[in-house]
Amino acid sequence: MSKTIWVIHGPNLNLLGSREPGIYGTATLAQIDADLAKFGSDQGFSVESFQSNHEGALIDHIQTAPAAGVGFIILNPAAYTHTSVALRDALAAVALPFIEVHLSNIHRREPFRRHSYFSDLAVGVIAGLGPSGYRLALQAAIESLRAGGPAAAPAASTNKG
Ligand code: CA2
Repeated sequence: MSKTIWVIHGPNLNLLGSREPGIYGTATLAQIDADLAKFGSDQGFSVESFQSNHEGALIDHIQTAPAAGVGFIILNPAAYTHTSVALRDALAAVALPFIEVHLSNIHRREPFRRHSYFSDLAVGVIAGLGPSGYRLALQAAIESLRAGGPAAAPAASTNKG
């Protein structure tokens, strides 16, 4: 059983805690990542976080996940949620299970945030619960790995929408 879980944050999430606290809360990304690392290590898992403002860097990172022995990914694609077929293709290519997390409830914001290029590939989606969403996703990932893991994410979507 893999004991390595990756947390991947998309663009601008490095600004957490410094701007727009009404939408994204007051916790910094470093605080969120430290909480996840501790929560994981208390349960015997290595939780490694990565953030980038660059689509290609996120894709390069995801492509290395299988060789790094990663068993599960927790992903907040940030604005790439709504734009990036390339990032979606990277997730599909590595065929690792992942949970999509959003701090805000993307369904009660602007209409352009309601569509995600990731949700139909994800094992699950959490939105609107702030940093707790990451923690809940991590708990679910740990339980899934302990149970033998879910079916890997499908290599290609049948969703025509
Ligand atoms: O709610 C989420 O987690 C989002 O993925 C955050 C993205 C947004 O584009 C998605 O629609 C929903 C934006 C992340 C920007 O983060 C900031 C944090 C602090 C200050 C400014 C931006």
